[in-house]
Amino acid sequence: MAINKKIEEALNEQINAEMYSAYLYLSMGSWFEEKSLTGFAHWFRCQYLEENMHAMKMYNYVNERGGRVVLKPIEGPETEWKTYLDVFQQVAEHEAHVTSLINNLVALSREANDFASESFLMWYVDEQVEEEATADELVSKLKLIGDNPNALLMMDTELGARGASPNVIPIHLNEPVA
Ligand code: OFO
Repeated sequence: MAINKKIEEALNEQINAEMYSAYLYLSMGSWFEEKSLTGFAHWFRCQYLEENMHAMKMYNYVNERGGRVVLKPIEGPETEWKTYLDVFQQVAEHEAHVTSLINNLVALSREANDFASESFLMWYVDEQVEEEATADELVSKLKLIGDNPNALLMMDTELGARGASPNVIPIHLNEPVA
């Protein structure tokens, strides 16, 4: 059964929102890279790829349901932040916003009795729990760190060790990916 037009349009909007998330995180990564905090930068590169995957999973789903993916312009993300904590506070706020977008999509699918879309979207519901928890944890850690440079460098090492898909382009091109 072909996908309901209203759901198709809403999923297209969400593909755009996921691409925007990818763009925002790449921009944050670039900000950290300039400060030589390569562990933070690596973490954001991983995050960028994850958001791309969120968009592509939805892209596949729209196609599988006989819909049509229509790509829209991606808004330009912010490029400057005042503090490390500000960056992660924005990540946490952004993820809470994405959760509300996903919840709206689930509600729309229920309204349309589109059980396939509802089931598909449950993956995103679960994913958002993890995304919000991770962002909140990093905000708490940065609050504890305050302006202690040693602790900040330890966090940089920790984030740099994040396991990544082989698709992550390493910060230094001839270095192996973690
Ligand atoms: Fe960060 O979860 Fe998608 O947008």
